[in-house]
Amino acid sequence: MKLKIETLAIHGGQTPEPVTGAIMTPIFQTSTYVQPGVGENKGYEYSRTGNPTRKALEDCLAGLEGAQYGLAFSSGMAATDTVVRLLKSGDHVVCGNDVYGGTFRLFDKEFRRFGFEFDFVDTTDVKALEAALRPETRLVWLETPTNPLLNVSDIRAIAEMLAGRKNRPLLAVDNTFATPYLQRPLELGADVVVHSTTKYLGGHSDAVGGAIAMNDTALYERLKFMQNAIGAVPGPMDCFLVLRGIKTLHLRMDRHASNAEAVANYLSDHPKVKTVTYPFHESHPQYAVAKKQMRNGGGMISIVMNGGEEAARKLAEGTKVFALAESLGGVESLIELPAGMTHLSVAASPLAIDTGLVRLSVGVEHVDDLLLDIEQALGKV
Ligand code: P1T
Repeated sequence: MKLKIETLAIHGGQTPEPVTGAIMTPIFQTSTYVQPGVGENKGYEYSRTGNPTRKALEDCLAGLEGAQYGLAFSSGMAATDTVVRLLKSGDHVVCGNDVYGGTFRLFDKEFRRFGFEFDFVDTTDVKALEAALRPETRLVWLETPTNPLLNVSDIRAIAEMLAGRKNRPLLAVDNTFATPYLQRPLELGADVVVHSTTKYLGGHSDAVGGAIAMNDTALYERLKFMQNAIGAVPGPMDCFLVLRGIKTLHLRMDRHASNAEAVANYLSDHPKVKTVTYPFHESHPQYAVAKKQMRNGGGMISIVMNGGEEAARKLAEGTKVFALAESLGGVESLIELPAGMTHLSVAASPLAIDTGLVRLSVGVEHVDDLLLDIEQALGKV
């Protein structure tokens, strides 16, 4: 039976625990497993290699992405790091020019040191992406929608462009902002999906984690080998928290989106706000692609204030329900200034963010309270 994503979010990868019938996957808080004889085991030997709580999460994540395989990591960055390690010195990566600051930092400050080469391009422009490809390009890294500018790249069009190439590079999509409820990159032709499960998948701002989903068996085996060899694995408690968060993913994402749509509409009519970016707002430059590729517009909004950095700062420090904090995707609304907070690592680079940009992670509180909060904070600007 092919289950729908709402059902997979609740049941995927999970069966009642056989000894007691516990319906919730237990937190197998153990580092090792007693072996009946030398070299014999019940599927688990050491928790860096495998753990039943992690396995349930990995299978659940795979189900959500429509993937054969899932792997869980200790953070989104650990998942990204592991994918890039598929490459070797001298290989070339084409990456979006508007990605999470930590992704840029890892590529530019760490992997470059080891002889990897990167070009950062506007991946909303398939021709620009194609022009950046070289014979030694082994990986195309997309984020869509991007963090923090919410640019939307056409995954299917990019996959089709790559499909015709000799020595086709891998197409990896960071699906953190959309989640598999809104967008399933593997079905659109991507090879690998990466997540920071810290965000919407976990959904409650109580765990840091990452994930990779894929269909190709050889690719899975290579990444699973690296997961164990490198060791950036999540603990069972964090796996449990993400599994529990995922159960309400669909409910939360619908509310995040309806609240964000109302906030985006309110802000786009406000005289103190210069621009509002929201994927499902008609003014979005890739509105048509977003509508085609995503179920709804998600919970993230970026705005640029008319009064620049000072106005942005006053707004972010003036809200009462929206908390001033990094991260995103939790049930509570957050507000931040990427240039000075989450994307500090791209300052003074070609990826630098407008200092007047404010990023909102719209939570699932009552929409009236969110609108009133923004209204009162704008009043202080
Ligand atoms: O924080 P971590 O779980 O390691 O995930 C890194 C990461 C990867 N990809 C995207 C799109 C992300 O947004 C992040 C983390 N982002 C933030 C912490 C932030 O506030 O934007």
